[in-house]
Amino acid sequence: MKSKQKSVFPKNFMWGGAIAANQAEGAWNVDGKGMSVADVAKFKPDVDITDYVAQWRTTQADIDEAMKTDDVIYYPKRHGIDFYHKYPEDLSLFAEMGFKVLRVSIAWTRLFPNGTEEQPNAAGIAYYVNLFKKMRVLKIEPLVTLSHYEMPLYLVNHYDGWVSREVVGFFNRFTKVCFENFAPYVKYWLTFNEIDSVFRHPFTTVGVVEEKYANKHDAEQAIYQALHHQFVASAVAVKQCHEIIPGSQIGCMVTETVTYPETCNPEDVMLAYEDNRQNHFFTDVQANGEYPRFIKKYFKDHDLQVSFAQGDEEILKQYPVDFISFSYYMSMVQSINADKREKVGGNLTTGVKNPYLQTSEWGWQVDPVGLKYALLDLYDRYHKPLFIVENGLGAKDTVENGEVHDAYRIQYFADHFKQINSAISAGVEVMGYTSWAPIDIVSASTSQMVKRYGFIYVDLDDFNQGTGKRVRKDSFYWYQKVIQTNGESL
Ligand code: BGP
Repeated sequence: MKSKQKSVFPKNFMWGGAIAANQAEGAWNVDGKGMSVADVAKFKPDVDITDYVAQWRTTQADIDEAMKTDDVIYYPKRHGIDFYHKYPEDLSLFAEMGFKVLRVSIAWTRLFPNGTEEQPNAAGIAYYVNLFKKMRVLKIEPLVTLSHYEMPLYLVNHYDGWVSREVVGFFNRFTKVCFENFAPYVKYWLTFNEIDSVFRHPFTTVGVVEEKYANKHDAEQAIYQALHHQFVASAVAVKQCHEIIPGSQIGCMVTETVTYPETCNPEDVMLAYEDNRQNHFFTDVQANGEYPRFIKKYFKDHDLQVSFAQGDEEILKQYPVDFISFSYYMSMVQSINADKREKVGGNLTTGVKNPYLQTSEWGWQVDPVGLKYALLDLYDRYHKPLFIVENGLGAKDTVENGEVHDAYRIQYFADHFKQINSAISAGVEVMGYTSWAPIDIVSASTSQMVKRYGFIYVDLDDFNQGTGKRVRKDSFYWYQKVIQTNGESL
């Protein structure tokens, strides 16, 4: 029998959960909010949208409201769990679990509906002030993402999203307003959620409408340019944050997908190494303050013109992040025989199947050891504190007599927590852990409700039908105990 590991979670370890405004708040058009890229799906005008209507839960009224430009049609897809109105109840449940921290994001469009306004919308500010105040009362530390797959749709249609340099200015006007108004309540900040996902879904990250570009090369160039602008905006946000809120800490946020070689064939090992190196590009810029040489070389080899404005290099160098945060859901496998191998994955990522791992119902390879790998690797590379700000299991839950018995979720978390403990034992500095998501919310990749991550069940279906009632799952009580004992109960 394996002996029980000694718990080494530090006393001030921040246990909690993470959600994002666009997947939780709902209330997309309330109190002056503008429309964001998260509120719509885009299609080419000649595409049949029957499947979309079925899958993305759009009503005829929504279709009638669709907005058209020359290149695309935007169909609204609005939902959430009405966290906008129900946050007092939800925060109380988080407090009952003993949360030390809650990661939330701010919807840019609540503060600046089009992104271009000179002055912020007072109702938007008031909403977040009340939210943070309530968190403080409940002794839950806010960890706030400034941009989680969200930008005003207006900026996409009038400025080409982040491709335009002007968007940096608009964003940093927004971030300045956030720091100034929320300074009394918020000490921990994150800039861009999964900044590396620009290539996986450019529309919802940098507002790039690929349909507008003549070919793949031009679209890739636009995405790199947009990404560069986000890097600069992120560095400016670091500067503002430190200046406006003394003692604050601000981090970057990336997706950690550890890649293993399929075999010890050096060719496989090299392929895996290259994938991991590519993944580090985003943290290299934000933590080390400069573009790695291999990316500059890539630009050159592929004739990609990414323009740096005067002073950009200095800004990146002067304002690196204080800590590194990341999401971790799965590991990947690389093989020179990838074409001949069975594949796993589905939404957003596919790769070679790892025969040693189980997959979630959505094809994500569950790998707790990979989390320890990620922690060691990032810490050794950057020597900065780490914060795990997303990790969790999307699964279909069933309610039986008002209860949800989610032993599979408990197992998932227990296995991952043991690996975090082991990484801390090995000398890694981990600030905290926020599960994705502590309460069922709308899935980012599939827009489903049925892909549930929470310790708290929400009675809503994929069509936004249901009572919205919150139900404590078995994992709720289990996590409560983990937090109460600071990991001793594991
Ligand atoms: C991350 C996103 C989150 C979140 C999570 C789970 O990539 O930052 O917004 O949703 O993945 O993914 P999904 O909701 O698609 O299951």
